[in-house]
Amino acid sequence: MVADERRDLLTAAEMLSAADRVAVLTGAGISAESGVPTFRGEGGFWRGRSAMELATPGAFASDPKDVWEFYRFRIAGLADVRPNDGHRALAALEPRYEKFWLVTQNVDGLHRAAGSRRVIELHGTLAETRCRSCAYRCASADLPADPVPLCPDCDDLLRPDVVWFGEQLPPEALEGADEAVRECQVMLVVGTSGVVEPAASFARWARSRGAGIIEVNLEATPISEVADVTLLGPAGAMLPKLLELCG
Ligand code: BV8
Ligand code: ZN
Repeated sequence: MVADERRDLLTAAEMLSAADRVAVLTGAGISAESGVPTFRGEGGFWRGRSAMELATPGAFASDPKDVWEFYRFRIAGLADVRPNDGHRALAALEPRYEKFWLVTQNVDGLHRAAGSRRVIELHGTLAETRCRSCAYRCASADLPADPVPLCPDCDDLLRPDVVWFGEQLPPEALEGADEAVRECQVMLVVGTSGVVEPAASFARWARSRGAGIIEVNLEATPISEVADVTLLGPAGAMLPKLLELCG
């Protein structure tokens, strides 16, 4: 292990060991080693169209068949993915803190699969599908095979239970994230490019009230500017090392 990595890991471990209220914010990067394509890496494209363009109410209204093909492809892909050592390290960290929040932008369900309990799914989940109009919802695995599945209760279109660009975040998730930002002494930010709002601002808001910020990413991001320490490397390797040093 190179000297600066060792030094940075020790700094991060000291911050986490001294805290009793810790928030974690994760993005697609923590699931990359499980084989889930990230949003802005090469995996962020599907049949030449960007995920950003497909993950919108407008795309769904104008071409629900195409958007459903994109989501069915991703839902099917989740059947073969498993949590990696990064997810597991965060699950192992959780019980050490009286107050712990795992705020994720990911919709792949891998944090819960790894055993994390206090998970806040900011952008919803691919595991569930809901009606565009009424309260009907079902497990995505139980969807009828129709190219554009319809609600059995009101006949409107069913849609994945994720938050699209331009849509409000679920109020209870926002409240949980807001509490995490307000109360944490340390925020650990893992595998996010720091582009999508409001999650991209959480680290800056937490820091402005005095929280320490630790970032884990393959490369520098806008969040690096507010981080006390940035651990450059894959989450699946860095998080277990960090956990080990936290004693
Ligand atoms: C909202 C669910 C109020 C869907 C997702 C200005 C102009 C226009 C719009 C806006 C604006 N300001 C704010 C907005 C609105 C918009 C937004 O932020 N736009 C951005 C693009 C500018 N935000 C919203 O619409 C949000 N709603 O704000 O409501 C409102 C309403 C209307 C108008 C204004 C305000 C809702 C956003 C939710 C979108 N839904 N997902 C789906 O999945 O299909 S977001 C999507 O991006 C995923 O959830 C993903 O997780 C997320 C964020 O991306 P990242 O997680 O960061 O992933 P990314 O690929 O970008 O980066 C991966 C990172 O991992 C990289 O840094 C890489 O280096 C690193 N990495 C890779 N491998 C590893 C690794 N790190 C460690 N280890 C590795 N092995
Ligand atoms: Zn309905």
